[in-house]
Amino acid sequence: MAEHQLKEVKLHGSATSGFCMMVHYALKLKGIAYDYSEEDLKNKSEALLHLNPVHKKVPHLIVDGKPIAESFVILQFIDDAWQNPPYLLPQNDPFKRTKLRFWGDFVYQKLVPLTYAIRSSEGYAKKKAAEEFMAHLITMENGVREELWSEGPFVNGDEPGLLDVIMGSCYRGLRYLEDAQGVKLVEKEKTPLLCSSMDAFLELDAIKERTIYLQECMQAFKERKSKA
Ligand SMILES: N[C@@H](CCC(=O)N[C@@H](CS)C(=O)NCC(=O)O)C(=O)O
Repeated sequence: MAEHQLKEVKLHGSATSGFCMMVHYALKLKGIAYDYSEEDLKNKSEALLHLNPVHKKVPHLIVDGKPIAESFVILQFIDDAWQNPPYLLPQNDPFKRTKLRFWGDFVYQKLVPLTYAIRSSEGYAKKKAAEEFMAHLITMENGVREELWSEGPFVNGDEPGLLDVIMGSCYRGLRYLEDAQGVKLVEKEKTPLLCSSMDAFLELDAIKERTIYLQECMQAFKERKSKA
């Protein structure tokens, strides 16, 4: 029996969270069946507080009763635990695996904090944060081109991998942030490879299907709240 059929998998998440989106999409791409629990982040479930006492955040994954926290860690766990394609990290290339982890970590260290800064600042500070975001994205584009890219359309080639999942999951959120905050964050001319990866990711059937599912979860959650 395939390994993924043996495991009981449960995800606590929030349908509006890009971090949770990454985990949903990785599970879907790997063909892993799981139960999902939508969390009210203003009134977190006892299960989440008990199982994730350190961060108390979503996404939170529970596999055969064992809790795993933090999206970047969860993505790598999924790839380790279900050794079937698509591989988020190439199986036999330690150099490439490390480079993918490096640029994945770069997203968390450099890009994510700037999205918070853009949301919480005004005027010149907002403009500076947006410019810094784009400059980091260009740095990442150049790194990916030199160290990882071959034929595309994904960073790993013709199958989506770790960076595609991370960036692809954030793409809609970034476009939304641009509209809502009146800033420019992503330009195809400046970062064509990353845009190729993000566009191709959102075109995958598995991802389109999951997006519809997430929208339904969000709707059901809102209806439950309005009746409560
Ligand atoms: N570093 C964490 C960040 C997760 C995170 O910030 N989750 C937010 C939702 S997007 C959350 O749970 N917020 C509730 C809180 O901070 O109490 C990860 O990558 O999983």
